[in-house]
Formats: sequence, C-alpha cells, structure tokens
Amino acid sequence: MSLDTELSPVEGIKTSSNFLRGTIAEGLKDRTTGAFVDDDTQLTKFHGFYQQDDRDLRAERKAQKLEPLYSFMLRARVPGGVATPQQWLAIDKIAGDLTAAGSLRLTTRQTFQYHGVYKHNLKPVIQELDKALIDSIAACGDVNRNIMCNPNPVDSHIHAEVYDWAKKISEHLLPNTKAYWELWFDDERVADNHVDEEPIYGNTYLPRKFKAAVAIPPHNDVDVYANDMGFIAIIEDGKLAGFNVTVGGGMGTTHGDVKTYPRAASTFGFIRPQDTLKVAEAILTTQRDFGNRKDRKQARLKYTIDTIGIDKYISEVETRAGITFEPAREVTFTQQGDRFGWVKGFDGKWHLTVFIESGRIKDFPGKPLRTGLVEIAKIHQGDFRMTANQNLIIAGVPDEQKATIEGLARKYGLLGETISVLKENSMACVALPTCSLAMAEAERYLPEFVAKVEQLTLKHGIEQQPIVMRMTGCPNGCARPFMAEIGFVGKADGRYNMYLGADGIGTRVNKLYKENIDEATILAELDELFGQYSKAREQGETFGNYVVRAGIVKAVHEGRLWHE
Ligand code: SRM
Ligand code: SF4
Repeated sequence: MSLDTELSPVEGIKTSSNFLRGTIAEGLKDRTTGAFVDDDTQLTKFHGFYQQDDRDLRAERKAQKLEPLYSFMLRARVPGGVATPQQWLAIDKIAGDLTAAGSLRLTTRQTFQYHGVYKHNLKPVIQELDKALIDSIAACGDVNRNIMCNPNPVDSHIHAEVYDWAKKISEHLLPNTKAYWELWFDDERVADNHVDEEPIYGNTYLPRKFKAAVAIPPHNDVDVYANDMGFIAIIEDGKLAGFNVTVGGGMGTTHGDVKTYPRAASTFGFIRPQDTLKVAEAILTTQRDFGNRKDRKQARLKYTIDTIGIDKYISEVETRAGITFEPAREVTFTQQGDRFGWVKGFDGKWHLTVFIESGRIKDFPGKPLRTGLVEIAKIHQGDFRMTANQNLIIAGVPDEQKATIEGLARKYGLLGETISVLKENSMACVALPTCSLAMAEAERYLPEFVAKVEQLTLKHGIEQQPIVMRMTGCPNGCARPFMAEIGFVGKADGRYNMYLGADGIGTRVNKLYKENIDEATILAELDELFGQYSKAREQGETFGNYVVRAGIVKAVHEGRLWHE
C-alpha cells in the first residue's frame, strides 16, 4: 500500500516498519529512558505489550521533574485460555521475578497480562514465557488477537475437537514476520535465507484489531456475538457437524460520537468443519481490503459490514473461500456467566471453577491467591482454564485428588467465601491506574459498588437472579459492558453512563438509560428498577428482557440504530 497522506498515521507506521520491527531494537538498548519512541509504541503492541505509566504517580513524578514511571503491560497469547500446571508455575514465577506489580491479571479474553514490566525486563519475560511454550505474538495490534473458546469440558466429548479448531484458527491467522523471533531471541530462530512476507496480512496488516471466538452452545461465556468473527459449534448426533459463522460484533464506542456504536454480530450461515480455516481467512482478508484505513474510529469490521452491506460482505467471503453458506442452524444459548464450584465432566474428571475478582491474582492480605494456585499447580494433573469472565477453572481433576485440591483452594482463599450471584456475574475492566484511556475507576471500585447493589437485590428478593452487570472505565468496552443487562461506562471520576436491556445470554446489545450519573443516583435508579422487576417479571424472564418488555429501554436489534 502506498503512503497516502489521508491514511491514518498508524498506517504509515506499519508500512515503514519493516514487518513490525521499527526501531524497537534501538529503543530497547536506550537506557536513558524507560520508554520507546512514539512510533514504536504502536508496533510493540503486535509483540504483545503496551507502554503505560502509573497514573497514580503522574503528578508526583512531574513535581519531581522526573519522566513518568514507564512500564509495560504484556499480554500473552493463550488460545482458548488453556495452560498446563507446568506452564502455570512458569507464568507465576515471571510475575514474581520480573514484574513490578507482582500479580497476574486474567483478562476478558481468556488470557493473562503482566503489569509493571520495565523495559529492561521485556526480553527476559518473553524468553521465560517461551520456555513455557507461550508467546505474546499478536496478543495486541492490528491482527487477529487471542482466540476464545468455551473453556468448560464438562458437557461434551467433542469439546477437545472444537478447542482444536480454535487453536488451528489462531495458528492460521498468526502474522508470519520473524521480527518477534529476531527481536526477542536475538535472531537465533531466524534462518539466514528468511525473507519476510505476510501472505494473509500484507505489510500493512489489518485496519484495526480483529477478534475471534468459538462458542459451544448452550454456553455463551465467550460472548461470541461481541467478536469480529465467531464460530458457533453445531453438534448433531453427537458429532461436530460444523459451525454457524457470525461476523461484525464489537464493543468500542466514543462518548459523544454518534458514528460509533457497539454491535452484536450478524449470522452469515452454516459451514462444514473442513471449510473453517478458508472461511476465517476470507472474513479477515475482506476486512483487510475493505476496512477503513483513514479513520481508526471507523476501522473495525462492524463498520465495514455496515458500510459495504452484509450481502456484499457475505458474497466476498463466499468467493474468497470458495464456499456457499448453508442456512444457519438453530442455536440456543442459556447463559453468559461461568458455572462455579465442582462439576463432573463427561469423562468422569472433576472441574472446579473459582471466582477471581476482576481476574486479579495476587497474594492479598489473608487471601494469598497466587501462592494457592502455585501449590495447586505443583500437584495438579489436569490443566488450568482461564474463562472469558476473568475466572479460572482447575480442570481435569481425578476423583482421588478432588479433596486435596479443594483443601488447598480453601486454605488459600480460592474457595470458602460466600460470593453472591450478582458478583459471580459481574466484571470490571482494568482501568486505573494502569490504563491510559480510563476516565473512571472500574476494577478498584467494582467490589464496593457490587456490595451496595447486592443489598438492593436482597431488599427486593432477586438475589438469586444471575443479572449480568459489568463496568468499564471508558467506552472502549473492555469488559463488554454493552453486552451486559446492566452496564456502567466511565465518563469522569465517579460518574458513569448506565445502560440497560441486553438479554442476559449475550445476543443483544443494551441501550443508554441514564447519562453521567454518580453512585447515589445509580443506586436510587436500581432500587426503583429492581422493585419493579421483582413484582412484574414473568417466569424465567431476565432483568434485561424485563426492562425492554416494560418499555424502560428499547431493544437494540441493530448496532447502527443504537443512538435512536
Ligand atoms: Fe481492551 C484498549 C484492556 C478486552 C476494546 N484494552 C485497551 C488497553 C490496551 C488500553 C490502551 O489501548 O492503552 C487496555 C489496557 C489496560 C491495562 O492496563 O491492562 C485494555 N481489554 C483490556 C483487558 C485487559 C480488559 C480486562 O479487564 O480484562 C482485556 C484484554 C483482552 C485480551 O486478553 O486480549 C480487553 N478490549 C477488550 C474487549 C473485550 C473483548 O475483546 O471481548 C474489548 C471490546 C470488544 C471489541 O474489541 O470491540 C476491548 N480495548 C478495547 C478498545 C476499543 C476498540 C474499538 O473498537 O474501539 C481499546 C482502545 C483502542 O483499541 O483504541 C482497548
Ligand atoms: Fe481501559 Fe477503557 Fe479498556 Fe477499561 S474499557 S481497560 S478504561 S480502555
């Protein structure tokens, strides 16, 4: 692609980056600053890390005439969120030895992040991860990101087969550049005659980030409709018949910009398993070629599909993949949340889902979660599965180990506390102090906020209702707040927009209910709404469906009509 002055500046940076190298190598050697030059901060994302500074310390550092305390958030690529106990031990050791935060953060996309990685520790972190067979390529950047897959191998013996497809899609859509190996492993892995080329991406990669998920109904814990590309497993006669393919989901919006909106993905149709990779590639390359490269706020696939039209998008995919979509199969989802506690799987093994508040794993006073998980990893014979709701499954436990694992989980505070149903179904994004885009608190505020909302659910006798409630510090939507029955999106310190009316199974986005309100107003609103719901709800009706039926908000069936 030529360097067009109308293109967004990031396009120029990608084009001239020599397949994502830029001057990262030089920046790594420069010890006079903890930062990289601006252009390189766009490129490091493709290698899995973001430059940040501790926002709590900004003013103090400035007063001391010091540069901000730069460090990096590094995100790993873990398709479907599965890690072996050996990998877990390595992941944990890195958190302890090489990060200032000393914590692990499970993300809303089934992987983990380190916060507080100083520049000189980037290479050691990536190299140590590699020893555990984990990488951070394409964990961020304008490429296909970490792919999600329903993590619970409880119900279906074809779970492993579906999970394999998630891994294959992830591998197939990985960037091909050897820059990652060259930069972080000192060329050791790069053959002398290697010539970089990107057969799928081209040298400008995608117009914007791209996200994919694989769901196994009836569980929609991966929020498949929030993804650019989704594969919903269709199981017929106990076999994987194929996938319903969904395209064009996305959450990010900008306050006040009516051209931006969250969008639940559209269903294109059904495909056979053998067509999966062709179709995935065709969906991605259509976005590569038709996506908006001038305005990054309009560059996600959801806008491409609404700009060129669904029919045109479908026909491009069919032509590129050489397939014809069959009519979509009937699909029923029943929940977005995780199932907690022990469940016995089809194979007779036990799986323990533990609640991890906002995905933060550290040794809290009186609750040493990190240590607990290390003790479990030392003896665990199955694996760990990170969920898309920031929780963790200790999966594949044989009968004879169940009591020991449970004992350890209780000893270290992973089990034992009474967690309300509301809390189990809540999520918050990271927000302050590390996220540079946060306008309000989320992870640090959610616990005290949930405690107050719990009181209201008790007051109105709806405490057993699994209401999906999510909070983010800004409208980028990292905890998928627009897929929540009650969503709070930060506007300013202590002030949030409140959204209502998603359906509780993740197939419909919600709608703005009140703008820029503080805690007292939010609680008063919820008190009133919960009161109405407890009296007027129908059998089995979710809170989100009730507020729509009662006319409190309009149902949003198409993202582009979100503002109407
Ligand atoms: Fe996100 C940017 C954290 C899932 C939409 N997201 C960021 C950054 C990197 C801020 C930045 O650009 O400087 C945040 C880093 C915070 C920190 O300190 O760690 C950040 N996003 C996260 C995580 C860690 C939130 C969490 O609490 O778990 C999630 C990591 C997922 C992963 O493992 O890959 C995370 N982000 C999401 C999701 C949810 C999802 O993908 O299912 C979304 C909404 C879905 C979507 O993409 O449409 C999301 N993040 C964004 C956006 C808005 C994109 C857009 O289309 O407008 C940004 C900002 C941007 O890209 O410009 C963003
Ligand atoms: Fe940061 Fe906003 Fe994402 Fe929260 S939603 S992590 S505040 S970018």
